[in-house]
Amino acid sequence: MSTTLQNDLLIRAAFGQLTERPPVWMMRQAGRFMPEYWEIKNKYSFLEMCKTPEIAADVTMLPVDLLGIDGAILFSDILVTAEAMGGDLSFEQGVGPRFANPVRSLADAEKLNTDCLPKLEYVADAIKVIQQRLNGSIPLIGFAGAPFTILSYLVEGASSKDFKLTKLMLNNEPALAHKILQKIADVTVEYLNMQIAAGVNAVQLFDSWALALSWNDYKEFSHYYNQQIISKLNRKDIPVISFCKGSSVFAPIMAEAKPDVISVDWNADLKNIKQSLPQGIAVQGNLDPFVLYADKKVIREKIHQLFERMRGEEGFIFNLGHGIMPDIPFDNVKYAIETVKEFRY
Ligand code: 1CP
Repeated sequence: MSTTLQNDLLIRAAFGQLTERPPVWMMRQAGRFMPEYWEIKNKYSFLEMCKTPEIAADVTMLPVDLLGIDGAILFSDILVTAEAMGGDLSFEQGVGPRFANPVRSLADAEKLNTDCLPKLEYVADAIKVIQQRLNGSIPLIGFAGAPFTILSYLVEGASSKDFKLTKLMLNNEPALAHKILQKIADVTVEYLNMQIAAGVNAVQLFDSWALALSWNDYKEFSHYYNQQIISKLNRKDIPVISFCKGSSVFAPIMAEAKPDVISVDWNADLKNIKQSLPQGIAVQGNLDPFVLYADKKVIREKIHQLFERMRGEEGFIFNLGHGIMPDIPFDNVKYAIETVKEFRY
């Protein structure tokens, strides 16, 4: 796939090459900070948008057309796997995701259906429509949620600040947690391989809430499953990006799973992380997304600071340390992307 792309900066950087400038895309680039997103969102529910390939493609294309990024990311959500497994998922305005049937007991865990790939066929269909629209211009990134992050939503039943119930399960009923995590991991392997077969050019595993875990718990309840998933992907020329909030601490463990790229949160110095990793692992990151609320002069300065630090490093993809917040001004996002694209090593 990647050899036929007009702009393959992202793929080359992901495979550890020094590119003429850093490729740029942003997590949550197709979302609520865009007025054009709301024009679509006002007509459909979030899950309808995900499940209708033409609409998912329309939203995926918004940042491609309006921001000029170097990689598109499939419009979907990490929680669609949990829904396919039997989670009664809804997205409520201003509240976020909700599962009406949280998974908290062995009986709940046993009900989770791992034979659910056909229910996710709409994602493969969306990928095919998006690839027609992209027409070889830039790579399309597919993704899935990592088992621990998905587990946290299934157990809590919603977003959580402290992951109290999830941690209670890890501590008091580790065998139950492992049973659920293994089911999610099995589905995730099939799901990402389905995305690869449908034509994505890269995949990212989102372990957004791993930062809640201690070092040992991260190894046992998160890394163990992420490693399994990464090792079972039909990778060939498809780079695998491993993202976690907490990567500033967990990067050495993440590297053991052998992703092509580690996507780093904003706490660490990116060059230090890069140089501490085994040769050949690229990094993605790591501007603090809150910088995008600031004056343009500040946005420019902070982006340039990051570039000067990363100058000459092979395998660097510019991104944020986490997703764009819904109320960040669109103009600032656009300005940040233009600033990255002007840069030359
Ligand atoms: O542009 C893109 O990045 C592509 C689409 C995308 C992706 C990659 C969406 C659209 N969600 C995600 C992944 C996702 N979803 C993550 C991992 C990335 C991250 O950490 O930012 C997580 C944790 C979720 C869970 C989720 N879905 C939340 C977070 C709630 C919380 O716990 O803090 C929310 C609000 C959603 C709904 C959602 N997903 C995507 C959008 C645009 C929305 C908002 C829906 C709406 O308009 O109400």
